[in-house]
Amino acid sequence: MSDAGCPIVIDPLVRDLDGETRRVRQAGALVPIDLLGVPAWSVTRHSDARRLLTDRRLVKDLGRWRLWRSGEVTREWPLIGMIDPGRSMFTVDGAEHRRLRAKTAQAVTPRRLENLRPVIERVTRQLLDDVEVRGARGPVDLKPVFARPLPMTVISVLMGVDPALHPRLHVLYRAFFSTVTPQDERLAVIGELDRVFTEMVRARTARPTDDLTSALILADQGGEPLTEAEVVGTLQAMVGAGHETTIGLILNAVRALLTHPDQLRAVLDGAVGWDAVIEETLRWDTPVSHLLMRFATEDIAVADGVIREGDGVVISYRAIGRDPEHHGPDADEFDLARTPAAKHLAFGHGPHICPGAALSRLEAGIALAALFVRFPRLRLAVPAEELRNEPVLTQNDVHSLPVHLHG
Ligand code: STR
Repeated sequence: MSDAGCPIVIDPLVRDLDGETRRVRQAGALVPIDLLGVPAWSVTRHSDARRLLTDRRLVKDLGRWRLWRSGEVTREWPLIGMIDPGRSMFTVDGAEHRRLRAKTAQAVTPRRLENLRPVIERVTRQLLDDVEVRGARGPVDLKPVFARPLPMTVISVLMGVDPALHPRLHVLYRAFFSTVTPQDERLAVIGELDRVFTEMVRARTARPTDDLTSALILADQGGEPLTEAEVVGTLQAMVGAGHETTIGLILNAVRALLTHPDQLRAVLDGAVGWDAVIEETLRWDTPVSHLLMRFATEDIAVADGVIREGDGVVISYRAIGRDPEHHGPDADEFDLARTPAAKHLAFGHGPHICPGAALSRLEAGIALAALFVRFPRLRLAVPAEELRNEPVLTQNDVHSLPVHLHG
């Protein structure tokens, strides 16, 4: 694939994600793509992604992007919020990255998360009570009443976000992620999120509690405590990443099971564990379609192409999850019997590997088991072909998931 190759236009409306995933993968290992008029490289192979994710010549620093330096990309670009949020572990590398990440990563180790398990179980139970009431007489959409509130509630307990803010945060994040939000509106949303979280950090600075936000404020970080802007950026990254992706994981797993009834039966019979459901969903229908963006500090050869110094690079996780070179010729099939050795990359790899991976697995495991224990006869209320994605270019986010609870 050469620089002259005609770029694949990534559909901002996400009308045919399966088709697009296939087209991007079939175009090669290093594919020129068009992101709302802006060119970038898409990495589509598991092996290349794994290598590049530990390559120090690829960095998060927006200042290394040729198109940003030249002014061709500005804050008018609808995807700017994905690559230029506040300063946090998400936007820096090297020693600064370790400094910004350490405290958060320690707080979400599997052992520390055991404290959150009873909270997640209780919230799940309460939400399912509500689902039951709403679904008593007809179909109920699992997204607004179950999959959306659960992750926001859990990340809020961890970070100390006031539940009274949830309804507004859902509105703001929906507008933030949607590719079709008018840009002036999106910039206003980003401004409001900044204000909300800055206010919260100031309140915690005045009166720390036992939440992770307070711990970030108080952390010494080897004599270099985080600045207010860094705490705000970290809090935003945790809330932004911690809810949107987990909604996708839960819904995509439910959708996969309801469209593969034989495999669902094997799970309900106890022949297959929920961990297999989660890992196979992460591979086959990962919540993250494209992760924006890294920038090359020098020329980097990949497969049969070259990423030039200053180019932008996207890791296309959905294509990577279906890479037959790594997962075999049946990579396009959802198969819970797949050997766990066929490790997916859905949480990334290397220094930026998702710090919330254990939390999302814990949440999805509790949510899915509780949902199907309560409603073992759950079924889709619309034909699977009618399910649509949200117009969110970077995420694999189903618009709604209407189900019948009792068969
Ligand atoms: C959302 C907006 C914000 O305030 C901060 C961040 C930083 C972390 C980002 C998040 C963003 C969007 C979703 C991301 C997340 C890190 C992992 C997550 C990209 C831009 C994924 O979808 C993989």
